[in-house]
Amino acid sequence: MLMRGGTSKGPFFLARDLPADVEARNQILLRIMGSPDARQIDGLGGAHPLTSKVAIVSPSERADVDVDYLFLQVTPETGSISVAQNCGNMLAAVGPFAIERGLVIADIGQTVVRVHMVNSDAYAELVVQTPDGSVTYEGEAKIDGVPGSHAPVLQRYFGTAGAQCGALLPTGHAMDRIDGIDCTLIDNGMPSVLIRSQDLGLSGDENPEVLEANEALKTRLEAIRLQAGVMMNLGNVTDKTIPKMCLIAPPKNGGIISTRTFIPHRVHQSVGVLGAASAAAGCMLPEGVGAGMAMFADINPCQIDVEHPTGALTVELEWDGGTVVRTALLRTARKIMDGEVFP
Ligand code: NQM
Repeated sequence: MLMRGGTSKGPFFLARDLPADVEARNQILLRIMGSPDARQIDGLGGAHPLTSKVAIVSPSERADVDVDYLFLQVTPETGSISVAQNCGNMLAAVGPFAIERGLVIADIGQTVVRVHMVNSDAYAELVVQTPDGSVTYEGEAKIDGVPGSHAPVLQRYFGTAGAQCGALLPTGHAMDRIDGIDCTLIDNGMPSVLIRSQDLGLSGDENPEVLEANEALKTRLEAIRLQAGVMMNLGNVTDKTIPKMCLIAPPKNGGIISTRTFIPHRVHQSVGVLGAASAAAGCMLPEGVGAGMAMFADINPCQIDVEHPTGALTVELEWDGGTVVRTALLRTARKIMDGEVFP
């Protein structure tokens, strides 16, 4: 089933329909996506990391969980397939997909789908609209970066803080210095490196194409990213798509912070879901790089608008004992096509 989840898109599979052997599975997925090839001309991939994503869903053997969700990031041009990162955007479509495929029986009204996020061993709940006992994609919810309005999918995440790096602040500091640049290294579901745009000579409102064309900037960011990866307990991240590099600047449109995110080599047209959750958490730290720049109310839980190139994403964070215990946000999803794909 081809689905849009949030601002991402890709094919969704039942695990039982794919080979169990990882190498055989990956070869089939590369054929399906059309990689390696920057244009992905011979497959379903959309020639950008945001549309070169795969979700694999299966019934969960865990108590109190409905389905396991494994996310795969396919890099279009190299054909590398990584399980190192999560995707909260694709996650939005996991709930509808699980119901459509009969893995979860829908209630009348709304259905809560409980998901084990295999990549990071975290847990999320999705509230899917099922007015007559089946999924509806129609509704009034709007998310920036997606035209039109759709049925809302409410996401609640638990245990995302430190899910991949061991702690919300993997180095134990709210601020580190790499290559002379202040950085906040944070993991609230998406290992991220927050850097002030101004420290790199940028205004922070450059559009993604301008940033992607700046080779000197990309080289500098990659050098910082490789060092940050080791400091964040991620090892050698040369071939990994984490950590993300999030450039922050004062908000322009009433949010708490403005962002431009390298994911990590292309620039996001909006912002990743867990990427925004990590940026939001990092900007709330009084000792972090966002101090004096991010605007937020000192309440708990708090709602935070993270600005990005095509609008803003609202994140709700609940804190306890210096870490984030619950993250909530709104997405939409849509079934685009259901059928047979030819590897
Ligand atoms: O941060 C892009 C996306 C993502 C990831 C990326 C995501 C998240 O927007 O949870 O959704 O950062 O590679 O799909």
